[in-house]
Amino acid sequence: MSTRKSSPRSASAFTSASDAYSSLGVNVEAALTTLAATPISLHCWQGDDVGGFEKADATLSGGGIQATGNYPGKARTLAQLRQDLELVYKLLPGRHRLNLHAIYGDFAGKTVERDAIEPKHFASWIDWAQSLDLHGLDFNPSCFSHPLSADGTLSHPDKKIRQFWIDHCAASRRIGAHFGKKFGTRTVTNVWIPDGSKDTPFDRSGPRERLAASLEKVFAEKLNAKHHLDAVESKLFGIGAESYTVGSHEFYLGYALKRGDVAYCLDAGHFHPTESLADKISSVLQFTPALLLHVSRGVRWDSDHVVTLDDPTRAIFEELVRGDCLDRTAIGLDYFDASINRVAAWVIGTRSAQKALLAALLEPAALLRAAEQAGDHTTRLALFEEARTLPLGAVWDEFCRRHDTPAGLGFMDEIKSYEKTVLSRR
Ligand code: RNT
Ligand code: ZN
Repeated sequence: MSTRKSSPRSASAFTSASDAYSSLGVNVEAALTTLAATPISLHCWQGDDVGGFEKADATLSGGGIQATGNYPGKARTLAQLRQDLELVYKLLPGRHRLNLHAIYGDFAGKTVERDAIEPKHFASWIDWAQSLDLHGLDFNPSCFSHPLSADGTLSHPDKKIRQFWIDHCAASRRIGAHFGKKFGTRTVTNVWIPDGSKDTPFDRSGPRERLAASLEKVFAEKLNAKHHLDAVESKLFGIGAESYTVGSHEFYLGYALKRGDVAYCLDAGHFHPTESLADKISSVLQFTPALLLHVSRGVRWDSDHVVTLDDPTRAIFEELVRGDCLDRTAIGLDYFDASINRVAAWVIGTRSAQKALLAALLEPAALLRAAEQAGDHTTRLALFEEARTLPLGAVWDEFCRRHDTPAGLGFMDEIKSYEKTVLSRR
């Protein structure tokens, strides 16, 4: 199929879509304004299967996470990753962020130990991101793919190994704070560690006590909260850590609540498959000032599939809008699919997240709220079902047009030609 023939919905389709939404009390222009003002933090690790650039041909190892597939065109250098991202940002309406992992520093061929990383190793990323007018940069210590991470990091029984990772995480926070200052927007530095065990442990408490103590050292240095926010990410299990995860949901939620100045990170792949991430948002935000989301799509396990406009994703954004939580939530993506064109994976997943946000902003909220408050659950159900078939696509296409990005499937034309001229030659 040639994508060229599949033209987007027209401007007149937008006019009639607006009428359809207005008749249900929805302000389409207000929705488009909020959508434009909501940055998504794109995860740098989709472009090279979580390899990073510490050394040539670096690959993801350990950590219980996995990118599957070997579609041609993986970015093998920093320059290639940036080139790919330049196309990605061009194909996304709105202004967005980039989420860097520590292993993506510009180390210029030198070995820089993780506990010795500094803002200078990310200076070229700042220049590059500013030249693209990105909204800002976010950051993550990388506590995996390293000889000292094989048997745990911040919870490791060996004090020296723990200290190495404490120093790495502390150094990462300083880099995050530096980003925040440079961009004048708030950088989130998110700590995720893979610590856990394959088989049933005897002692579940010891590693958690050590993790809690390590985190206190990691967060000891006070950084400017205006430009920087710390986050901690929980997890249920990973490959090779099926029986026990030190940084579980209860552990980090408890930790974030106790501290009060650390955001909790909810990753959509990090819960039992029947749990709803969306339902957690309004609970967590009752008691924490801020939330970080890793929008992802787990299929049967924490598989990190590309985000789509599915019901669980829509529900996440509905919660953010209905609960008026957008201001207190940092929205990041977290998936890595190596089985399809990686640039397309970035673009499709981000656009789907944006569409989910748009759909949420276009809900007939006033009518739904009134029906619910009146106890009229019949009308509420009718409204939910009516909303599903409202012309979301026509509004999305208009948003793309206004932001000078291809509407409909137009972005695929550019990706296909990039694949032909750039990716397939790598
Ligand atoms: C792993 C976590 C974590 C990573 C990235 C690479 O299960 O989701 O966020 O995916 O940090
Ligand atoms: Zn995550």
